[in-house]
Amino acid sequence: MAYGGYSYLDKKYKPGKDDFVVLFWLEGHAKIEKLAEAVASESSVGTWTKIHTMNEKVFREYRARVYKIVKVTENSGFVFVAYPWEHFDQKNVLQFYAGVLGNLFGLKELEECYVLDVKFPEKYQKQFSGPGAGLEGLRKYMGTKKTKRPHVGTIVKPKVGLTPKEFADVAYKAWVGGLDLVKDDENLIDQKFCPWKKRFDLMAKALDKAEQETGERKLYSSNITDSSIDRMLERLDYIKDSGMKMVMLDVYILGIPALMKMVEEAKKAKLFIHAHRAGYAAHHRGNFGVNFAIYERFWRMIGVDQLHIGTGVGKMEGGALLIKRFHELAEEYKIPEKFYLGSLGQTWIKKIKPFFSIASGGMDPGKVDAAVALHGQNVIIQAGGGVHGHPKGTLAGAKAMRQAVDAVVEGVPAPEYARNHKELELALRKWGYIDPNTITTKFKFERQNKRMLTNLVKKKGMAGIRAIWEI
Ligand code: CAP
Ligand code: MG
Repeated sequence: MAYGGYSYLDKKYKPGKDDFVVLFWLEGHAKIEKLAEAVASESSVGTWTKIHTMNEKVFREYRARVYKIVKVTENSGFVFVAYPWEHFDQKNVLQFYAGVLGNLFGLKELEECYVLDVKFPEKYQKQFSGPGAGLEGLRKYMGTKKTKRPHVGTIVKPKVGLTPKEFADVAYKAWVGGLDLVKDDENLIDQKFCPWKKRFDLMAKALDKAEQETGERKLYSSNITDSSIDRMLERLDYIKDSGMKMVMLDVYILGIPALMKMVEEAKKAKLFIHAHRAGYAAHHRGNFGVNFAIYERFWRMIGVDQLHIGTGVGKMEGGALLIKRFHELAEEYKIPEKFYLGSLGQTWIKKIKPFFSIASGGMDPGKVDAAVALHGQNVIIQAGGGVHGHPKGTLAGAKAMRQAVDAVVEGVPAPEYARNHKELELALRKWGYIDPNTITTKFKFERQNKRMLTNLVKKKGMAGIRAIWEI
């Protein structure tokens, strides 16, 4: 079988250490081998027909090779493709997007095309500098290196609409209630009702006051995302000059070049980078899509310090097994392949340091035990509704979140801790409690059923993976 006159199937091929490996799910109205060839061709050297300009060298050195197909039906399967190092512009991430995440989605014989994962060779990683502070740097600044407790934060709600003064008042209550971090929401930037600078100034004052009163370090994650790089840079300078420590960027929405520029500047200014992933799911959840893990890998290489990765227990998509994998991609240096999750392995070079995972979206104090069972303690737990929706308001809500975190560090289940902590008690009464065993049971199930899960995926294809992603 061939596509456009050439064959890209090479089942004997073993990817070398400098190859890029990409895992696709494909389904369409041609045989899976043909679909695989089409994708390999379109994303590397080929086109729909034989061309006179192709030569031996181009085909040998720059083409993609389909080295493995896990066939699910005649017309669908998982396709492993290796791309040679030389194929890529090694200083330009967008060229990777244009090839591997580009034209192929439009091929008309495809009815589904999902890029599950990409493994980057160590050589490619060298062009990036990774997180400036990362997990360890943030812990050092916040003084949590010893306790290793989860950081805990809130998103001021309502998302948009409060005035700067109302906003800073809410934030102050959250900080003195015991939270480490207060952040802007993804869609709050510089609207008329809450101008960025005015909000920032009041937040800086409130933060100072809260730090003095509590004796703890506090962070404000200020959203500077903008379609104008100049405006983002102005705000970044302003933050730096004020002595505050963190910028927030909607990283998916920004796109790679703007993100790289802003990360570079934030690093120079010694500012931490809070990365919000709003928008990623538009690609991650469909039949034609790109898995979040791929963006996450880029963002780790580019160098964010903390990133939303999902919770496994809150309001956003993704079950425990999938979110755990995203957590590993943030925190580990060596990640083994897990085919049944559609996930390739990865080894990071040293400078691509771990960053802090953020578990956010539908969180409340009753979910803290479960979140820690999933992520471990190296996690930032954020709750918006789960703080400001507390029956006694923001201050009590913040206390309840912090109590839940303190409880988990002391090894006391939240319901027990709540007997002597009334804010936590009220929160649990309102929102209930998720037993961390519901999470550990899932991991145990996974450990004991790897073969079964693999077989399920081999039989059901992407539907099997999607089912496992929601466990
Ligand atoms: C959470 C949040 C965050 C989500 C983003 C929201 O608010 O502020 O943006 O966490 O999702 O707007 O939904 P709540 P993710 O705590 O009130 O739910 O972290 O999955 O990227
Ligand atoms: Mg939000």
